Amino acid sequence: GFDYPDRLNAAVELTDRMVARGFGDRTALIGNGRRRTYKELADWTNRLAHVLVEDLGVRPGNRVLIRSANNPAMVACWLAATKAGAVVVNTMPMLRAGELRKYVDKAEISHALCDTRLMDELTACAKDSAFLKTVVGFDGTSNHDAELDRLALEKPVAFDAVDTAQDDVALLGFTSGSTGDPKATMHFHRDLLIIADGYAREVLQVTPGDVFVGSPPLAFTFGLGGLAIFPLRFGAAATLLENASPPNLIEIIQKYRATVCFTAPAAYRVMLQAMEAGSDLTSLRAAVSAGETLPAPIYEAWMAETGKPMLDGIGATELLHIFITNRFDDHRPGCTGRPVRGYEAKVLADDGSEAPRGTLGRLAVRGPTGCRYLRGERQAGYVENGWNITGDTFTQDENGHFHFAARNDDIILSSGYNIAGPEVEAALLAHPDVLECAVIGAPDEERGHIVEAHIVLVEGATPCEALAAALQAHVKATIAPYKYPRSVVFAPALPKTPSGKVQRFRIAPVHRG
Ligand code: 3SK
Repeated sequence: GFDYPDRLNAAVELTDRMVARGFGDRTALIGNGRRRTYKELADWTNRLAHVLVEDLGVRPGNRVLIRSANNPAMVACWLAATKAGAVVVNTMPMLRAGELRKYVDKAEISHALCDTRLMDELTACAKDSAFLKTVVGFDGTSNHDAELDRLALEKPVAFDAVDTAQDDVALLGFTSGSTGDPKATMHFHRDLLIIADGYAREVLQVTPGDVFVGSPPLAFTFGLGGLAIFPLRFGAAATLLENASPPNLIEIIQKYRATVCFTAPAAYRVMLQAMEAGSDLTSLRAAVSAGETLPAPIYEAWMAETGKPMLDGIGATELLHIFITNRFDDHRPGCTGRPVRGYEAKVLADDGSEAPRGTLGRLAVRGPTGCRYLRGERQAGYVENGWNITGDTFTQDENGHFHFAARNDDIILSSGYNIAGPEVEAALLAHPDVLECAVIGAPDEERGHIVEAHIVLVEGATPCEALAAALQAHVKATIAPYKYPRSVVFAPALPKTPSGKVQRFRIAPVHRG
């Protein structure tokens, strides 16, 4: 198991404690054109924590929203609020006032810290709010000339962090929700360390020499782990760059000699396209792929092009981070791997018993960071007998490895066949003209549903009937022919959540037969 003292403040562990352990002079954060050491980060977050408590009246258990793009100041605000005993809600910069309002009302958020460049929507959201009374701006460009920064400059660099218990709630992770109705899941101080001491230590084998890069927002727990908690837990460096979008990642890896990259499969595909003859990825030792399942063609192309281990994993906001993953000595296409230390997983048949190896069923997971909904509304639907039912269909092979088939909602029943949409997507992605695609079921009188592929083409490819036919033939030649998309739709883009997950449920079927 994981053993932590009863009194535990995760932010102290990631900053002051790292200084006490001798990491004070090492680089903790890279961003806004400068590097900050662990000592500088500890001091910065302590000053900010003074402001939160003394000037803004933040009390233990208050919910504090942070609104920012990924940058060092966002990390500092998150750590400072955690030191002050607050429960943090990190949010993405693109959220509008109406969406922010849902978060504020559901989590009863009393305080918000906001990059001054993003203030308008938050001000609109706070207007007449029954909960949100205090909104303060910080300078995300680190010039330190916003209100929060000015107040912090007056404060001492030592702060007695709130003496939280290891099972006090530290973070609320909002699921993006397929219904547009976000739900908050609660995570304890100890959970923030468990994901590092389990996944990052055991699987990624992080050392102080590591440099992390990636594109997922810190508001998505995938990003918070990969771009803040994991590096800081082990004395490594985190790059927090607002321009870390997928096409720029190759350059960023080269510039900072990054060793670990966190992003989603579609981003790796974009990176492969951006790669040039002289591209140098020699510093990289792990390419972590999660957020969506990793299609085999992307894994294969990456391995062929770079030779750098690509580790597919599955996580969930409900469980905080990755719970099943491939490993450096055990990774292959089309396989999600084995449970991370501390987690157990099984595949359930329709009657709730464990499905025989090799048969499709619902994935059930349990472990130390298991799901706790803030309002309990979905708790009974997500957790059955202590097992988290993630909403994914999987098989488990004879060797105990798990293989993703589809989100439960993405299984298409056509003429009596169960067709996993992602399998068809993987086949399509192996075609050089396909950049992105999403496969859905379209209603059909004869077959119940047919497979319909919505496809974004690579630059230079022309949508036409001949290409549609070629893509259909390509799928038939790659997987069982009955799975081929009978309907092919060329689209300029696919609908996605702010964290980059394709929202298949938002795609309206074109075929209605
Ligand atoms: O796979 C995901 O969607 C995920 C969600 C939260 C945290 C981590 C991951 C990988």
